[in-house]
Amino acid sequence: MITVFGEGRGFRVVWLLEEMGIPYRLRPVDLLAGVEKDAEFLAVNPAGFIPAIQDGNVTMVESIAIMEYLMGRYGPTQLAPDPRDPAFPAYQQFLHLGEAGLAASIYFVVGARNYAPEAQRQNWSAGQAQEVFESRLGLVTRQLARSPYLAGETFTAADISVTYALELAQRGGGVTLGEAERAYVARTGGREAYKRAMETCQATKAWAAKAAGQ
Ligand SMILES: N[C@@H](CCC(=O)N[C@@H](CS)C(=O)NCC(=O)O)C(=O)O
Repeated sequence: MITVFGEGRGFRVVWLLEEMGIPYRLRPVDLLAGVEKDAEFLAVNPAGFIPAIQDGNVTMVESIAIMEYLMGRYGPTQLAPDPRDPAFPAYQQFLHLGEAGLAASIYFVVGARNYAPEAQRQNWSAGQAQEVFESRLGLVTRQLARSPYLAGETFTAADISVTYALELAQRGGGVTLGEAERAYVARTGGREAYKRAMETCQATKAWAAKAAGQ
């Protein structure tokens, strides 16, 4: 049985597992309570960030790498187009842009806006991270003008990667998405596997509900 440690970007992994119909269990990790108190998790990832997975004797971190591992090991799956498929380059690009360009930058904006001391909420680095997020978001907007999903006509893991980043930006980063992105998130978030993942990820569900009520 695969164990997923932590929500946050672990939501991507849980969603992918639900899409693929692979059994797993979620082991919550409460970063706000202080990861240093969670010795069992630190034994899995001494660096103390989430998500991590354990699959037999395999231990991994990095949500995009974990998704690629799961699709490679338990595929083939339509979530990952074949490298010879015309959809592959866009798939590969947006799979990584969802983390490296979008989530990694907006994550620090979310931190500054919600957790930084009052005087540091408008700091220069948070402004730079916001600009980086917005410039990469422009590539998503352009792609959505061409096709319903980021790799074309079919939903792929690139959509899991980017949807997570857009929802993070909306819920905690103060970002107002445009009409095309909102329709896209409604489309990807309407999937049954997404809904099952949300039921598994109760902390994410509570956070989403709180953000929607604000
Ligand atoms: N690039 C990593 C980012 C992991 C990450 O920053 N996770 C956050 C929560 S979603 C975290 O654990 N932050 C606390 C820390 O980095 O110490 C991934 O995609 O898994």
